[in-house]
Amino acid sequence: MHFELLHQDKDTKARVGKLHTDHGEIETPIFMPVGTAGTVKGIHQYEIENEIQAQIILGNTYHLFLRPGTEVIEAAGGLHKFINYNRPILTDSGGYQVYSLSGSRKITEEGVKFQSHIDGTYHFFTPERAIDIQKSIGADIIMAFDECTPYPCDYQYAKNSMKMTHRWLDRCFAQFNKTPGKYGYEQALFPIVQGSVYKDLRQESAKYIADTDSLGNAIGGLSVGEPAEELYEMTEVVTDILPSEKPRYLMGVGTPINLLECIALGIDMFDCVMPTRNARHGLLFTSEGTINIKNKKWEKDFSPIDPNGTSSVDSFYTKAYLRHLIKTKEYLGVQIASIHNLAFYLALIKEARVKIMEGTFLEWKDEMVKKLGQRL
Ligand code: PRF
Repeated sequence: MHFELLHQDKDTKARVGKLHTDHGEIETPIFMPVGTAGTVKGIHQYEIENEIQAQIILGNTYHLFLRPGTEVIEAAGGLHKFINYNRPILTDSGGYQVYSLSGSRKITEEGVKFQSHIDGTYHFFTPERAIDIQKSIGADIIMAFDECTPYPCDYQYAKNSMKMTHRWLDRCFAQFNKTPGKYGYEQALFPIVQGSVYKDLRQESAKYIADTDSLGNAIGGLSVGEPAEELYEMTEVVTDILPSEKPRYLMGVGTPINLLECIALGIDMFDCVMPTRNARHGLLFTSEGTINIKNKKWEKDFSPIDPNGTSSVDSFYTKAYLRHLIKTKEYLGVQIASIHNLAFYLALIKEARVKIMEGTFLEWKDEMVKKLGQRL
């Protein structure tokens, strides 16, 4: 796996690059749809590739470990074969889901004991185990096992937690280097910067992560409830330190505006449940602002869902029909809204790549940020 830096913006820290993997190329900046349990909820693999035009999707170690379990995935020949998706996949390590989802959890130096959100059974993840499971799942990019600190978080807790995340990282790499991949293609391990909203901790963590000389680096612990200004400030502090010749992945971010602002700060990869989760609640992102399709004002609006949209559902269905489907909780409504939102995210990030190449990114971004913030 290697990253090619193709162009650096003159006005901002935005860049365009290409990440080469054994399952194909990823043009950056990129947004990765979240396919938690081996499915981007409600979307066929064919649509992920052809309608949404995703280049890489994300899976979750926590969910795939609980169900169907690594035995099934290994028997299938890895996650790509199991779900019949032959493009790049990234798995998160579980270092976030155990904190956000599990019933109860206990963090020690050794690892995290947690209770399944499904049946209440107890499990124990260590850095070594998180790597072993991710080797069985077989994603192209796998993530280090970390602690994502909550917000707010006091300085001492954030500092101790960051130091433990670094020790866990050393254990992740030791385990990663011990055994070859199971399926014949390359897997890369990305380390994760932590440090909450403290500048000195973020700098210390970014230096530690940069020194691992990994194929790519990630930033965690943000978009956990802090104000947007802090998200941007911490992102900038970290991108000033992470090497420019490696891709930078900002985990769990964010709104369309967050994406554009963080691209300007030098981020190359994003993932977030927002486009799919919001779709399930009838919130649609468009280039003119957000729409709550459940509002009465759309009841008899027979215009296309999004006249500027890039996916086929945007012109095929009307707002009034989608409103009806979402309000009556029909499966098709969620599917249409999810395809629309994901296609919007992917088209937005593609346009950002074009604008960076053209040298007009900054003006375009400022213009878009104004429009995207509107409520229709
Ligand atoms: N760590 C991991 N996954 C994550 C995060 C993190 O800090 C975040 C933070 N928003 C999202 N996903 N492992």
